[in-house]
Amino acid sequence: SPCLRLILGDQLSLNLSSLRDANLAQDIILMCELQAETTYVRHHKQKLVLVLSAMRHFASTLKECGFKVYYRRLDDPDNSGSFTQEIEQVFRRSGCTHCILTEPGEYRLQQQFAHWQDTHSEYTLEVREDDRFLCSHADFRQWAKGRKQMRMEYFYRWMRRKHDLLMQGDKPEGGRWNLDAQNRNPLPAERQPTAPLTFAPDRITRDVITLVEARFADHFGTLEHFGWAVTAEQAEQVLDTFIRERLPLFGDYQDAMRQGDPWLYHSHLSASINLGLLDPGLVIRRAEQAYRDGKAPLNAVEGFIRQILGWREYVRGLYWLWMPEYRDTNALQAERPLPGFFWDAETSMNCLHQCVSDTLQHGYAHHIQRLMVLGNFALLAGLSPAAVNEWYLLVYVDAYEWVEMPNVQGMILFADGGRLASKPYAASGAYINRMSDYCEHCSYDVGRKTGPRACPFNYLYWDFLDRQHKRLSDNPRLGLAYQNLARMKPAQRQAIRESARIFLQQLDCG
Ligand code: FAD
Ligand code: DLZ
Ligand code: SF4
Repeated sequence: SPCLRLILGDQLSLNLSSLRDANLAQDIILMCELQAETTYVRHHKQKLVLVLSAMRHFASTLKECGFKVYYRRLDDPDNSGSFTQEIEQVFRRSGCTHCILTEPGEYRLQQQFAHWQDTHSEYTLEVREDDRFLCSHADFRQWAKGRKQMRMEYFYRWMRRKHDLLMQGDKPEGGRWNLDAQNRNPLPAERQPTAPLTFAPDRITRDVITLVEARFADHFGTLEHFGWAVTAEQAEQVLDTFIRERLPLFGDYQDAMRQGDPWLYHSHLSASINLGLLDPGLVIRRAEQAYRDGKAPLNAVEGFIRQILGWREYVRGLYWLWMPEYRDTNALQAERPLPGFFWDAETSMNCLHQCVSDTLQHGYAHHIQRLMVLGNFALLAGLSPAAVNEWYLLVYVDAYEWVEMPNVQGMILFADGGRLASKPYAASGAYINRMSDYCEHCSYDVGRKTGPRACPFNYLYWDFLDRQHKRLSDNPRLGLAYQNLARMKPAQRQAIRESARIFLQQLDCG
């Protein structure tokens, strides 16, 4: 008998597990644009356009393949507003009672579907594993089992072996697993990365832009620069261009930042991969091939593969292992609300101004901007994890909770008390100055430690360590920092505390 196959907005892959044994002649595919999904956070306008346009393009691809597709538009007058009510409507009309779904990426939706099944025994919901990921839930649990500490590095080595990526027999290619030490160069002025490949909005995207402008005018961000890939074909072109033009230098400048250019040598593929337009396994095989063909060096290819085979799979594994308690962790008892400049970029701290501006204009900032500028500030200023999670989930076009939350709770805020990261990623202005040109254009002086002209990152860094002494001083990786703090003269420590107090007080007053 016919069955219904529901495809969520980030499941835009023809090889999706829920489509695998579809019967073209009788099965119904359901896709729905929903008020609930477009507003559970106030997503960046570019994220809304991207998801809705990619959904519409994917629906037309499915139709071309011969599927019967029932597509709900946001402005259909009788759009019921929820997945489960839409399923029930199709059931009532078609007589089918069985729905197949690839597991949702977010806990909130998994709960919603589980609750519906519990209360609707007349229907069956078959939830299949999302095998677009390279590590299944069972494999991740097996890896995690019995480990006191679940560090990414060991997971990554295990995945390299398991998937035989960049291996020479049972040894890592080149003799070392991780070439991170070769990924930390600042960007010399003469290096000019080419502009990223973008796509002028087609008819479908233009329609969605009109819809988003009208319905979500008060959401974060601007639409002017919209150029994201909205189909698998376009995403593959972005991948080709990345492998050719950016991958060779990806490793060298992975951590570098430059004013006015968030793209640098990054791939800009996260949004496409997360939506399902690009298969992560294929992406890393292509990178490995570039290395084997002598077209990109090992530090670039290893660094890139580590992000996808390592970090991306690792955070997803931890999310499902630790939800729902994970979202409520707040080990450093951070309570400060988000300062206004996170929304409008109005701050005289140039690094933050630039990173928020990039985010407003593109729904994108690269990893080090997210981690070492915005994230570092959130950590040092003691911003509330709930507020910071909400912000990261709504401002980036690639943001879904399964990947956003471990990066926020674990990587930037240390809210999980070190279950993910071995130490907080805290840094003073010197780090930002070394890795970027932001400080050259800043009204603060990165060389000064305290006082009104001093770079706030400098005193916030020491004040943070000082404030968190009880919780962090026995962390071996912070040993040196705490020794330095202990050696400071009392007057200097007092000056740091005073500068931090004034700064944070002004922050709270807006
Ligand atoms: P590249 O630098 O080219 O990296 C290649 C790929 O590796 C990315 O496309 C991505 O798929 C993967 N990757 C790299 N770092 C990570 C990581 N830490 N965790 C998971 N995957 C990673 N990434 C998201 O996809 N969605 C998010 O919501 C998200 N939120 C983040 C929040 C914070 C606080 C931080 C510090 C990082 C976050 N990241 C997130 C990870 C990372 O910053 C982005 O994946 C990356 O910047 C996307 O740009 P890119 O495709 O050019 O990446
Ligand atoms: C992110 C998003 C948005 C903005 N809109 C929709 C939508 O209208 N319909 C839909 O099916 N999915 C949407 N999504 C993606 C879902 O929120 C996504 O499936 C979950 O976040 C799980 O990862
Ligand atoms: Fe940022 Fe400090 Fe540099 Fe200004 S001086 S750009 S606040 S790190």
